[in-house]
Amino acid sequence: MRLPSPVYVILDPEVSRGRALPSMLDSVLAGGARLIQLRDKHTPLAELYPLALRLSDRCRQAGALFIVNDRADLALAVGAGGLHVGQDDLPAAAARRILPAGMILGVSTHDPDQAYRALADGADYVAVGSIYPTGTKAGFQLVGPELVRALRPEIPVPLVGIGGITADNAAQVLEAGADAVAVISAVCGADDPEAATRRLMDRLALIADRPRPNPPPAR
Ligand code: TZP
Ligand code: MG
Repeated sequence: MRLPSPVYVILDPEVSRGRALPSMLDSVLAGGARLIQLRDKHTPLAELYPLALRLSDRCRQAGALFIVNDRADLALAVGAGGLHVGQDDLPAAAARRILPAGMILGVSTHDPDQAYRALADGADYVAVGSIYPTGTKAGFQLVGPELVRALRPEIPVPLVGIGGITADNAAQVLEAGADAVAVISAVCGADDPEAATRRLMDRLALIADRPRPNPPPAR
């Protein structure tokens, strides 16, 4: 699969400075991103469900891919386009078995073995991080763009860099071989999330279309 945009915006209410996620989603879509994730580690599902449903419907209208973090049940219940799991979540192979055909599965990884395992388990894209130091994820493992560069020839699905990525360093992550950068604070925490998204999109537009040294084989 091809990711629908090189900018992957993760909406997280802990970082959004009290601003409501539906209007933040509108800003992010206006800024050009077409790959969106809902990451909410705390809100009870009863409350999160209607919000996720609204975000999912809005993404579908806008032609954006909507991914739910952590919760396969929520992803399925709101008709999300995909699920993203980490190393402490439902194992990717188990998630793969319960997702309908065509639903996207993303997996967070922090070293080569985890990335190869994600691939074997059926990940449609592999996220790699933390690329740079981040204040958003406690206990992050710093891997640098080097891990993306090392994995690129080995992983025949899109790679997503995550962690501490801003408009100033995003290009390096794509140049290392990533297909997209995932950002939380650079957009969700920005004064102007639409402008922040557009800046990232503009920085990456040229590189994303350039043939890269080790493009993933089509699959
Ligand atoms: N996984 C690795 S780093 C990270 C996650 C979820 C946090 C990314 O947040 P930010 O604000 O873009 O650094
Ligand atoms: Mg998780």
